[in-house]
Amino acid sequence: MKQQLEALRVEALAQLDALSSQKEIEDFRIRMLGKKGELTALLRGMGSVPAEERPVIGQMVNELRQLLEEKLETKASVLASEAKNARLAAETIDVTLPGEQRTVGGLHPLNNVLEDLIDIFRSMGFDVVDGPEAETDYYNFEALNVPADHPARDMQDTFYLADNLLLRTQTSAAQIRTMENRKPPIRIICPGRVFRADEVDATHSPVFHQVEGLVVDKGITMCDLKGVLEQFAREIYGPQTKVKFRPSFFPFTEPSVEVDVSCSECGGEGCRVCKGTGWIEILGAGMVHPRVLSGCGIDPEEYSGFAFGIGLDRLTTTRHKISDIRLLFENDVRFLDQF
Ligand code: 2NL
Repeated sequence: MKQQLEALRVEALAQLDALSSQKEIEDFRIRMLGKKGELTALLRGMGSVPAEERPVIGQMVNELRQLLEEKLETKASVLASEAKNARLAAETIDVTLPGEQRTVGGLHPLNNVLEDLIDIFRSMGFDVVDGPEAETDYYNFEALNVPADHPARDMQDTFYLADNLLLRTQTSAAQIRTMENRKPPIRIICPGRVFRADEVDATHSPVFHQVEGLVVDKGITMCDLKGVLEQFAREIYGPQTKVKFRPSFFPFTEPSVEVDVSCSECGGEGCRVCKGTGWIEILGAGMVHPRVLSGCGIDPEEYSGFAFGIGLDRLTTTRHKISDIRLLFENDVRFLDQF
């Protein structure tokens, strides 16, 4: 019996040494010390041991059990700390590795040009006003002297949301409200998105951007209009820019003009940007129609004013030689990254 115990001790210690995981430790514990384990099996053989030897054998068994339990404990904690060290080593951060490149955001070209434009008009004393994109028929058309049979009022040209609700076709409505609510002098610009039921192509989009302006005061004349718009054109396109006023027609202004600037690309020689004409049309303008003023409670005998509408998309595409207006709306970062 003693020999058997000794053999088991040698064997068990050798096995214990080779254990390499928590699972193996647990298996070993069951195999050796469990109810059906080898040590327990040995104890069952006590019956054949002479009675006087039993206490000695019993003590040996207990000592071996205790030894194995202690060694198992130590082994388990060694394995646990080894596993922890390995995990920490794997988690080590190499601070010398190159960092991930962060892309830096920037303003959309439309906003870039708009900010320039706002700066220019602010320096001439204009305030910036804002208004809703959904408007009533009155503010979008009626107050602007656009007659009921005008083509712009057709379902084909304007997005109607309901009977008397539409997506604004110009940003004038915000200016009409300003005239209703403020006494002249009024000097405002109103930038924003506007909507027309256009087919999409390289130069048309159903959503585009406009900056309208309005000046109302005593004694405002066409000279003020020319002075302000010439100054604007030179600041946007450079001091050598020539400006041309052509007669035109809008229901809300009388007289009305369209304004061309000498092509910034070719200086007026004729090129792809100006389609060979040497000129680029940048805005429409005119003296505010007396009926528009009186509709807002401003006496046209006492006050006069001028107004203008600038297409921001056109200004942006010519400024940056962008060939297709759709690029402004697709938000492809490969395009936007270039600005
Ligand atoms: C264009 C250019 C224009 C206006 C807009 C305006 C606004 C008020 C009163 C009178 Cl509140 N006019 N805006 C004037 C002239 C031209 O936009 O090409 N529009 C179709």
